[in-house]
Amino acid sequence: MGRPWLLLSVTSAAALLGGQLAFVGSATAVPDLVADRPSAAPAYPADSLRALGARTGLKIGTAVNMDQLGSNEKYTQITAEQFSSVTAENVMKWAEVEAVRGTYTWEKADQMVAFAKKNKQLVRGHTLLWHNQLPAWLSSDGYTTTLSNDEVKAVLKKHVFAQLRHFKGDVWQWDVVNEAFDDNGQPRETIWYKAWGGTGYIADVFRWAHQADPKALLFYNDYNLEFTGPKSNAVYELVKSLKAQRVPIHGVGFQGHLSTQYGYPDLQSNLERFAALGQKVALTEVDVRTFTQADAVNTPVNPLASYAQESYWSRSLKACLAVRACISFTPWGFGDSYSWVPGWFDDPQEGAALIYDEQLNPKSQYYVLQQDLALAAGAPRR
Ligand code: 9MR
Repeated sequence: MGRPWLLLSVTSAAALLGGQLAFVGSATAVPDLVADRPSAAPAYPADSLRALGARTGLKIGTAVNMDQLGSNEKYTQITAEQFSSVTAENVMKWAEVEAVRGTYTWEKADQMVAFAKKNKQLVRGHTLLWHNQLPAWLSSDGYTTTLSNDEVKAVLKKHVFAQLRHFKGDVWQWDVVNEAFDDNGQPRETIWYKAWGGTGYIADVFRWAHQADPKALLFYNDYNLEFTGPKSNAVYELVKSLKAQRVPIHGVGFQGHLSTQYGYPDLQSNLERFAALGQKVALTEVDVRTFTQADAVNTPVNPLASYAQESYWSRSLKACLAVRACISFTPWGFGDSYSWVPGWFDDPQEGAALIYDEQLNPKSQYYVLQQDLALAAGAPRR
């Protein structure tokens, strides 16, 4: 791997730090409040993403594929060494935990939580309410159900209490409501919307979640909030209205599924305006896909694509670093072999969206993140 990006990154990091360089000297006087700062004998390398993130108190997360964790040695080691937060990519979703009505299967989720404890990682709970990955007995598509409106309300309440209580004390941030709006900023007319006759279900679910686990940070989570537009405006109004009703919402998750075919979003100003509402913010599912070959789904069509991808990764991380309320930065997995992207975006084919290649070797995208964290001395501590 050549290193022209090193120079680029140093230049842009200096530009980002700009006037804040004056604080660098006084940073040593700040007390160390970061729980996972490496101790005398850290279990992870000093140049790992988690160790470098700890310098500013930023948690670096990953989505975890439970088919790999524990059985794939290299995958398991990287998960433990590089990340200070973990999100279950699938195993905490409703279809997984209650496939049979009234019978809960927590085993895989519990294994992930145990792994996190062992490795001193925080857990993002994902996700309590979504219109996808619902159990078949409830809904096959999130928009239709054979249950009555009253039954829908009752099963949702039961689900929220069962899940929050099961993981009480173990989950740092919960994605309480996921993807409730479409890209036009209209509420999705899901089974929840229909049962409540509007978006009133959102307030109820946050209230129940808070009752069940008062210490968890409760998030609304969605994609395309990175761009100012109808969707991010609608979610902004939602958060404002929930705050006005004193609903316990603590944060907004920006999923961050980016593609080099679109312009880079005005992410930082969106993070800032939600933070100004008193919310924590987080990047929760970052990946940066690009056009790839049909028969080699993680090989870019254009060999220059990785430069654009590095830039998107770097700018996303720096946007989060620059905003004190941005408490975690989570790529949606780390190895290209396990990414959802090639299977979902296949016409035209996209892929190569993560920071490790198919053999789980770090890509240039990984090194860009590593450097940005190492150079972020002027970023506010959180
Ligand atoms: O990565 C997840 C993939 O394995 C599942 O098949 C898919 C089902 O819809 O969900 C993926 O994760 C999604 C996340 O839960 C919510 N935001 C969008 C993510 C990518 O689809």
